[in-house]
Amino acid sequence: MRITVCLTGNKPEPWVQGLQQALPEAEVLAWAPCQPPADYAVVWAPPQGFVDAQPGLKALFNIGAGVDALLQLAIPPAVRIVRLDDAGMSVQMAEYVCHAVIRHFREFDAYEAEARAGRWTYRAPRERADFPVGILGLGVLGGRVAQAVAQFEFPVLGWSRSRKQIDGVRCFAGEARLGDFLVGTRILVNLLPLTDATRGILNRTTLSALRRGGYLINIARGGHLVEDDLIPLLDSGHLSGALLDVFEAEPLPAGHPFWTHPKIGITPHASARTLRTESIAQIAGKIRALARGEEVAGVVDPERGY
Ligand code: NDP
Ligand code: OXD
Repeated sequence: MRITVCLTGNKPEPWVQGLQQALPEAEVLAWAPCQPPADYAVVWAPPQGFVDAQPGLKALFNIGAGVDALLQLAIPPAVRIVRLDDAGMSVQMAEYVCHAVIRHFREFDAYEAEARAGRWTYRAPRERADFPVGILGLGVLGGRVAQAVAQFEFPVLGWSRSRKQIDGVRCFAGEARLGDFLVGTRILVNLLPLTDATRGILNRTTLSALRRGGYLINIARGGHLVEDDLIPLLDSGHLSGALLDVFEAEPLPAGHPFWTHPKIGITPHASARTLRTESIAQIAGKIRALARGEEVAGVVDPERGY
């Protein structure tokens, strides 16, 4: 069995080494043109030329949860596309969102500013019930985040394509219920995949539907947000702030107005990092399962786009 590794923007060597250790029966190679074709590929944003050079491929393993970049390529329908299925990401997303929600709700930024000015001042406690948290996407990551936020006794709402039942979470499903979900939400967390149906879903209309003083946390993809719509909503006071981890262009270009806006917080696509050890163990287990003719979790439906 031959495995090829093609990771645009990442060094392949530690992955090649880790996969080789996990699968000693296989030959694992960092991709180079003119190599013999492989049975399985481990990839991040590979070029079309890579896919075209792999006529015998059985499965492509994406070293991330989002497959939007991969689905831009022409991939033969017989090739399974397998996403990372959590592999240590959901706990990171839960940390990120709980931290952001609590920091916003408890006004820790304001306390920090007061402390820097040498002032010992209290702020009036706020009502948790006035800060309902709505999660767009209740999949592997959104489901875990919703449960984590609910532990802090915030009202939690969730929106997905198919209806879910999650303890402590008011679940809405389908486009027809998006409006009801938004009007009940004050802190909006986006954990949708980027597809034709979700591109631009964070826009003037949807963000205006949030409760006044709304707060946006976008940790899915930059293409979900219509960037030009955000700053007017912050400046008008309809939104009180935004924490953005993902952007239409990454790295966020120098001089982009988001860098300096006082109500926007920025992290560099770091809300949930791919953890190599966990990911290699998961991918190796799935390669063995596929080689035995078994089905595996995390297979992407290219029609659906996630
Ligand atoms: P999943 O595929 O497990 O979950 C996606 C969720 O979105 C599902 O609940 C799905 O509904 C819902 N959904 C999809 N399309 C629609 C739609 N049109 N209308 C309503 N709901 C919809 O994905 P993950 O939770 O694993 O990951 C989500 C995204 O997070 C990734 O695609 C990626 O873009 C992003 N991500 C970002 C990272 C970062 O560091 N910033 C790291 C990892 C991921 P249903 O359950 O009914 O199918
Ligand atoms: C992912 C990401 O999709 O890191 O896993 O963005």
